[in-house]
Amino acid sequence: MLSKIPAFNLKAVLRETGLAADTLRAWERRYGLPKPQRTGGGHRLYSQYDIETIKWLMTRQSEGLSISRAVDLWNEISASGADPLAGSPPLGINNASTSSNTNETTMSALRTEWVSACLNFNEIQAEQTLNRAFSIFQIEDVCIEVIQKGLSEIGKLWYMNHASVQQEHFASGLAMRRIDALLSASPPPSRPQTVLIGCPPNEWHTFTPLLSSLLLRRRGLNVIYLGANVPTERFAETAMKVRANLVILVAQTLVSAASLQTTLLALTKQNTNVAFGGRIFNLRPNIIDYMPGHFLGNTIEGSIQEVERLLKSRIKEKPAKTASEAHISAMHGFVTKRTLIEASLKKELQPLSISPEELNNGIYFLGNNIIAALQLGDMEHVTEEMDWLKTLLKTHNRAPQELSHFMKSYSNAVDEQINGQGDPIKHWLKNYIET
Ligand code: B12
Repeated sequence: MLSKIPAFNLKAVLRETGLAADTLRAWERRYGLPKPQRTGGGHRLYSQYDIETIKWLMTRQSEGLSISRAVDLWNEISASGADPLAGSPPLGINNASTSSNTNETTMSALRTEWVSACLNFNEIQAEQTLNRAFSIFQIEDVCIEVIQKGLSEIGKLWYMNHASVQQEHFASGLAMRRIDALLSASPPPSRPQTVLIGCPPNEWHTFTPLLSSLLLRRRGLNVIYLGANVPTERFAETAMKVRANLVILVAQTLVSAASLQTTLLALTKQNTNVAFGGRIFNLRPNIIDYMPGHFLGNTIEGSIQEVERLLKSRIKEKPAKTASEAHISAMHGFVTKRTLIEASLKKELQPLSISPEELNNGIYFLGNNIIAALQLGDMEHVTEEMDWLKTLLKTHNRAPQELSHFMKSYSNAVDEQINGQGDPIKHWLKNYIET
């Protein structure tokens, strides 16, 4: 553990890090990093942790990140509950010369290097970083610690408007390609069980199901990977055909969690052993109760043991919750009237300065999330999706009035078109607009 006790004055820190005094003061003023304490006389006092924070920021700069992006990365990692310095060995105040060498071989340093190469569209560097990581650490650990966590960091940067769609696509392309190559290079199955893995309808995030396929294949299982957006009936049909011992479905979003539920229901009806996992279940654990099947836990690495347990003996599932009749009836009413609602909304929004493409995206997003939330028995899920959208719009410098105007018009359109069956939607919209 690096000491957080304030022990070093400014001069010692500048000597240790090689940073200019003005730069350090500017970092503190603008970004709040590091956060030195003050002596009674107002002089800065830094801890060993503060010194390592400065070095961490300097290393990110030397890898090509701007200081604001490096600080964002630091904040992102801290916000996720992790310590950005975790994994780096504690360094004494006088052994700075060894610091960069040691740091280079830690997972978090390799991840930062990979992320930064991806953000710079530097394919050679990104591949070399992975090659170096695989030459030091185990395949499973690199896939999780560098590639999966790196992709997750890039996703957060995109959300904060610090990375572009192209950077995210470039990184996920490289990530997928590497996992694919490792999968093709894995030895043939040595165990008799078959595991079928894929995404339910509307789910295009194939990285983690592919990664799970690799990890399970490397344990000798016969894994059949079906990829993105598999229609429910096709999933059920294949599970029967290959006599799958276990089917794993993965969802990252609320909308795909609802289609995952539909697919699980079809599979359990034919008595197939089913399991599931993904980002949305970590974010909203109460959705898990609505899924007929085994939840594989919050992490990919943890899920592997859980799969082994499920393959050993068939574990009885507890019955899944179902949405109330009011929710299901509202869902059917909404599906029937959706086209009319959206048509009157568009008419009302005509004078708005929003592009037709964005308007269509907004309509599609809200409509799909309303249906998913009703299917999963709680309109509050839409509030959380709207919170996500609000932050996204804010970080992309959009005026909040655009969204509130859209929501008011949406509510009017629902009032106009739905009567009788739409109470949960109407209440939610009324509440949402008021608060
Ligand atoms: C790469 C990526 C894409 C790529 C996917 C490429 C591919 N072939 O996989 C593409 C470009 C296709 C894409 C598309 C979209 N994406 Co996207 N995408 C991502 C990104 C950056 C990584 C996805 C991923 O692989 N996640 C898995 C790992 C890397 O992330 P993780 O959350 O840390 O994983 C942990 C847990 O979630 C859990 N877990 C995850 N999967 C599994 C599986 C199992 C079995 C288990 C047990 C656990 C588990 O374990 C991990 C910890 O160990 C995420 C950001 C993110 N954090 O997920 C956004 C993200 C998922 N995407 C998002 C969005 C909005 C979209 C689009 C709607 C964008 C658009 N406008 O078109 C579309 C929707 C596509 C669809 N309908 O499915 C949002 C979703 C937000 C929301 N409210 O729904 C996210 C969260 C980005 C963000 N920060 O806001 N995306």
